[in-house]
Amino acid sequence: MSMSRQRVVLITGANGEVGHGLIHTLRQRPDCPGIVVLDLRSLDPEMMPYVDSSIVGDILNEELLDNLSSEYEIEAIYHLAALLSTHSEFRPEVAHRVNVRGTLNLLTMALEQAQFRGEPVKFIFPSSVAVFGMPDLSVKASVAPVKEDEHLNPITMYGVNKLYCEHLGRYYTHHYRQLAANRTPSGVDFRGVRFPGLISATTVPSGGTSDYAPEMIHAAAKYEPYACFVRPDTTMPFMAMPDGIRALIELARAPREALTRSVYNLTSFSLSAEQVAARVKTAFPGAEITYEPSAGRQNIVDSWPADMDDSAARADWGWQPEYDADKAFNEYLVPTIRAKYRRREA
Ligand code: AKB
Repeated sequence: MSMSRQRVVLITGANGEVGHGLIHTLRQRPDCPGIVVLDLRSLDPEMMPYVDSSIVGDILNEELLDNLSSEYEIEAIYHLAALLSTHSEFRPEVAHRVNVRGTLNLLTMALEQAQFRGEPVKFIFPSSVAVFGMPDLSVKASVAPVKEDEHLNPITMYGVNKLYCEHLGRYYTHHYRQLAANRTPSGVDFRGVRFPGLISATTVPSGGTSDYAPEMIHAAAKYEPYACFVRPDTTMPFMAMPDGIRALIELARAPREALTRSVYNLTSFSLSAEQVAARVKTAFPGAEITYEPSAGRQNIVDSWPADMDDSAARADWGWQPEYDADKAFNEYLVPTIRAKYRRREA
């Protein structure tokens, strides 16, 4: 019986917005190992040709993870599965289970894999602007872009979960089993990014609170009216999806010794809801956009900073967004979204 197992990267939550783009981009790389994906829902059929194996299952199912761990040699885990900020407020305890217990299960898997392989296992973790909590709107309006270690008082279960998991990742990488007599590095190589609101031209998010921006653009392209659930002045940082995907891959490839942090702020451009609406109306002149703020969701975005300082990522691993607001709208979002719905109409 051969003892060699297929060398793969594992992507959890692969059927979500980030997952699809990540699969496409990883697959194009000549050095790409096998890709195994895990999601509660079966992978969209058009993505199947790009993966080696697609497993429908839950990151809370430890037996399933054990089986995966015995079947494959996993060199990196992109742990994308999470309940987002709005969804998490409906069922905070469930969110805690998925977001925290699920992450712990995967860190445990990374640990076992690293010990088995005798080589580090990269654990790439998208955290979020939701880890921050601005005390009020006047502070939000007056502070400079927030640095990684400032204003860490999240007001959502999702933000609390992400912040805690960042610490778990740091612990597993640098401090696991402090008391063991001959403690050796665990082999878990955790690397996290804090994403702003991601905007994709190909998918519409669900369950997040930054969703109003992508929803507004997609609705306009479909000639549907859109009632925005935050006030026009509401401002937060955003990023075009291709930059988000590239960031994950570049962080994974960065030399370990260059990384001075376990988690990095990332951003690209900050816009208010009315600035997003203005850009949408320029591209789709018939767009009907109104404002019907929902108190709960408004409160969440009000607690997020208007901008993040991503200078550490720029300095340590050369992070640089390719899409500023103009390029994101003019060269990515508007043409791709327009073509997407035109194709559907044809
Ligand atoms: C959400 O709105 O929950 C996410 C995020 C900003 O992390 N898009």
